[in-house]
Amino acid sequence: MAEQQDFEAVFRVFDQDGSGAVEVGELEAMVRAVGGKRSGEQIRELLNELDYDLNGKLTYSEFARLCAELFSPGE
Ligand SMILES: [Ca+2]
Repeated sequence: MAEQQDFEAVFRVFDQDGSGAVEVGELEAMVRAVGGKRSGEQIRELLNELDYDLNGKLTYSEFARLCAELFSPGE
């Protein structure tokens, strides 16, 4: 199980301008960086799915929630 610190380090990489939240453009850059091919529209849909408080950005708590799901043992 990854430690919270590891998630934070990853989040900081995504949060390129250091604003404390990953915005749609940063999420798009991130998807492109790992070789994902998604249109701007698909990126916005992905963000909407992860954006629990609907502020249009992925905050650290939302990102941590995503990580916790990814690293959970599954069903
Ligand atoms: Ca949000």
